[in-house]
Amino acid sequence: MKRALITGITGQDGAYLAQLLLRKGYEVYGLVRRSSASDVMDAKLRWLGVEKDVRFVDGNLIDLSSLIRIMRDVKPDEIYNLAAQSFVKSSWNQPLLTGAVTGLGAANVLEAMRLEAAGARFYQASSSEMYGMAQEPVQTEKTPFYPRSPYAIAKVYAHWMTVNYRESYKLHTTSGILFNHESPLRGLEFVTRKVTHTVAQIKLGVAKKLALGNIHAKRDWGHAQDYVEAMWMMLQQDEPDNYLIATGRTTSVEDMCKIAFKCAGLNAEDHVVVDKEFFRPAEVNFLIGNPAKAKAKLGWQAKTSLEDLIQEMVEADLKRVRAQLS
Ligand code: NDP
Ligand code: GDR
Repeated sequence: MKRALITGITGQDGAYLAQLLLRKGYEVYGLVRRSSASDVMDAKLRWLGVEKDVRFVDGNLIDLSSLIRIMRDVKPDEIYNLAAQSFVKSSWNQPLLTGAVTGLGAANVLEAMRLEAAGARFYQASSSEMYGMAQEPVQTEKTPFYPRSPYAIAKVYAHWMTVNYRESYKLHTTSGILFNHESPLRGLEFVTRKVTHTVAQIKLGVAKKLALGNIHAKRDWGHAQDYVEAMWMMLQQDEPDNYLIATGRTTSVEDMCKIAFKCAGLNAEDHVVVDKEFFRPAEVNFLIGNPAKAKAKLGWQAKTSLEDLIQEMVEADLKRVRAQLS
């Protein structure tokens, strides 16, 4: 039986990845950081019904000693480093914390692996935000990075550390450059979930308006469930590498909103307002990825359309808001 260690297991991707690996027969260990909210810590895993099957280990990405202890105790075959301060807008409010967790935190995991689990395979959750002010109209693994936020800069550091540990120590370290992926388990602060949750509130009469920032930004949105499968596929390759994971379609925030409101029989134009509070000091205006390498080498491609993804999210939020009201 293979053993996987997932950092960030309480997040959106951690939950879906844990479910996938459990289905494949893995023993799944999840690193969790101590929190006063221990009663809701595993909410996403509970939503998927897998919270009892995961073995939690106590640690923190900024505490190297905890990572060394965990590597020694767990002896993982595969390590998925998903933990991060992952909300781009917060990275301007907490730039040093973001650098410590999202950047140096990845280096800590790599060091702990090098010292205690050098035979393991490592996955780094890299991001399309690294392309930032995109230098090519369609991004590939070869497109130069131009990060536009403290978050993206930390991710560039973590990406290159992953490559460097591969080249310096011959470790099996892979970087997955994933474009935005969403689901009913997405945090409420991210734009798709903010939209689907507010659509549900408007539909059920507990909200009237949806305040957004830059509605002209364009993103290549896929389903988290499809994307965690790509992570696993990458670690099944004999050689470590860098892979870009995307759908190859880009949509503006404005058009994504229209899809969401339509799912509930509403009109976006009647409810969306623009509020400066949600603008960022520096914006990433458009992203669209070409996943040709992932298709050719991994046999991976996105299965879920944006319409189906948003429909699933709106339905889940209608259920949640109804439950809160009853
Ligand atoms: P989430 O924000 O949902 O999850 C982040 C996870 O990191 C949570 O489990 C969180 O724990 C954990 N974490 C934060 N700080 C620490 C710390 N100091 N020590 C240990 N754990 C910590 O992110 P997603 O699931 O959406 O994303 C997973 C990864 O993929 C992230 O690294 C993200 O940056 C990256 N990524 C995401 C994309 C997306 O579209 N979703 C696209 C590209 C990359 P807690 O629950 O305690 O807060
Ligand atoms: P992003 O996701 O920054 O791409 O990072 P987010 O959903 O936060 O923003 C997407 C785009 O929508 C615009 N926007 C708004 N965003 C939010 N959150 N709230 C709003 O009200 C709003 N109005 C407009 C943003 O300006 C932006 O252009 C996500 C995270 O998961 C990262 O961790 C990951 O690396 C990248 O995706 C790929």
